[in-house]
Amino acid sequence: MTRAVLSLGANLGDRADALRTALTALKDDGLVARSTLYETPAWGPVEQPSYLNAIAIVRGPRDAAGWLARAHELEQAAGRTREVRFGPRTLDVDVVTVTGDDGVAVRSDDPGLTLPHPRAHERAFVLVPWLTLEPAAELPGRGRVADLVAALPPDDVAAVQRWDHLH
Ligand code: PH2
Ligand code: MG
Ligand code: MG
Repeated sequence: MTRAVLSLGANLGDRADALRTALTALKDDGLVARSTLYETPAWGPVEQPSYLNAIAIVRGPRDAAGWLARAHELEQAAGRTREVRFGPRTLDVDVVTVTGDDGVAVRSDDPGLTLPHPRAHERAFVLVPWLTLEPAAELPGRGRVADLVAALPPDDVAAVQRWDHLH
């Protein structure tokens, strides 16, 4: 059994429907906890609409490659086509960390699945929802999520807005 932290994002089509459908499907995969939805400004080199993001924590009989395969299945079910790197998408499911029942985090340099996720520590849209779900969380190799959030530019943190409250 492993425990995985998954980051979900959508910025095309019915974003909330895509995230809710994926979060519901993850109940069959040992969903332990899920954050609420957050509206977040698009990060990265490509100009694009803002995202809805959420975090899910799952525990089940998969290894890291198994969680990645499941993530891709959920993306395909949402009609995702493989397009521009960092560009807009109907659903993106990224594996942030995978931890064994012995508490040891999986490390991977595989270009198809780098673990822990190489950019999670600098992304408010990952860290803020994760922290609300799991206040004592650690990002292996990077430290406590609470400390990582505290180290982010305050404007980045403030821009991650609870979306459920707005609707
Ligand atoms: N995902 C990206 C690129 N930029 N920005 C936000 N706010 N949220 C995302 O999930 C996101 C992004 C590519 O995966
Ligand atoms: Mg992504
Ligand atoms: Mg992705």
